[in-house]
Amino acid sequence: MENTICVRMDEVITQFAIGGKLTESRPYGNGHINDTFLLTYEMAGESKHYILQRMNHVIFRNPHQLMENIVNVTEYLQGKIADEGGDAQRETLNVVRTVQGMPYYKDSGDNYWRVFLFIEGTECFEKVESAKDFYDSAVAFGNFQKRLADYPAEKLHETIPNFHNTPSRFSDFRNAVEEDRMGRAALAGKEIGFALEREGDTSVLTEMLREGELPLRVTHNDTKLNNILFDAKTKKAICIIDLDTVMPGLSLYDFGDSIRFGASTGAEDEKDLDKVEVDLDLFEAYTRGFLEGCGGSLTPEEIRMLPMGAKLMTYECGIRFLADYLEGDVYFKIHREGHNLDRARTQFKLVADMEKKWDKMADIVERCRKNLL
Ligand code: ADP
Ligand code: GN1
Ligand code: MG
Repeated sequence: MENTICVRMDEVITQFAIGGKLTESRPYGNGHINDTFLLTYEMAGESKHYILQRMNHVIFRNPHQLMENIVNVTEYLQGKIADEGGDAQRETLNVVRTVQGMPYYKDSGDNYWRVFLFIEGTECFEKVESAKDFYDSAVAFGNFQKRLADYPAEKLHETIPNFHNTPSRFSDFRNAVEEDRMGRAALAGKEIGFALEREGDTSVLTEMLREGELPLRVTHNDTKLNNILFDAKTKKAICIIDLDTVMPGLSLYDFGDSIRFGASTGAEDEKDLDKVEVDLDLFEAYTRGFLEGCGGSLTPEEIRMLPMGAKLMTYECGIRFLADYLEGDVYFKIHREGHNLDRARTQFKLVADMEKKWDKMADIVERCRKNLL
């Protein structure tokens, strides 16, 4: 951990309204964006945990607005969960305020920090362990969208403009190739070619949105498996986390992003591409769960386009990883040389595999749709 962060943490920790004595703090989780720490406090002989995060304010330009979204959305969800007889402290995030009553703290080095209640007795997976778990995660993500269906979307700030605007992502990618700031384009010729050949696909969903063929909804926009917590005892998917990108979007973004991460037979950064393909059983489990979780609210056109959601979200993530590789790894945290290139390669391998399995994916979606009726 950088020394400056340790020093700042001493300053920061005293600012949050937490009782007891801090006994341990350590880096936690596998997110690519924020710096996450697990804090342990002792009080009256009992341990209590909290999640402390240094928000990435290079990526999220307006942390104040970001936290406004999170406070509003979590309070809204807490109300819904309580009405449904659930446990509002476990089934959504709870923001811990500062002693000044603020939802975040800006330290003397201009870093922005926030604290959440740690959701005890949960597990978080980097890889799908069973089709049943993946199905459960789909129900939970579908349900998340359903619970937010009446949320006043105009209250949400756009925390990252054009987040899933694939044509805009493509244009950023092409600029990165043209600029080739690090002189790396020659090392990624095949991948760049693969991405450029598919430019025609990039605008399919944004066009349908513009034409009113797909509805704008309040969506999560970052639905990978490690953004959901499972109860360690019941194995149920209980809490959707990482709410930084909750914004108006398409249901297909949430569906697609889950598939690209969870229905792959390999890790997002697997180097051996022979190990990476789309598992159609997992695709089916997720499709079934998502349609159920959305509670029959998806339109026929949304359902028909689910395979395209999966392909475009995978492709988009691939061009984002590749652009970041070309720009010198300034966005996604990397843990080895070429990490972002490896990540881009798995995404493109998945896209190619989806193209091969296209008809089968469409048949699965149709079967799940009929079963829902
Ligand atoms: P990032 O935006 O960097 O992905 P996340 O908000 O997803 O950050 O947090 C990173 C990891 O920390 C998660 O994958 C999860 O393992 C863990 N985590 C985050 N919030 C909580 C929480 N409230 N309770 C338990 N674990 C959490
Ligand atoms: C980032 O924050 P995290 O690690 O859950 C990224 C997603 C990407 C994902 C790829 C705000 O998600 O968009 O799909 O990495 N989040 C942001 O693993 O850019
Ligand atoms: Mg995350």
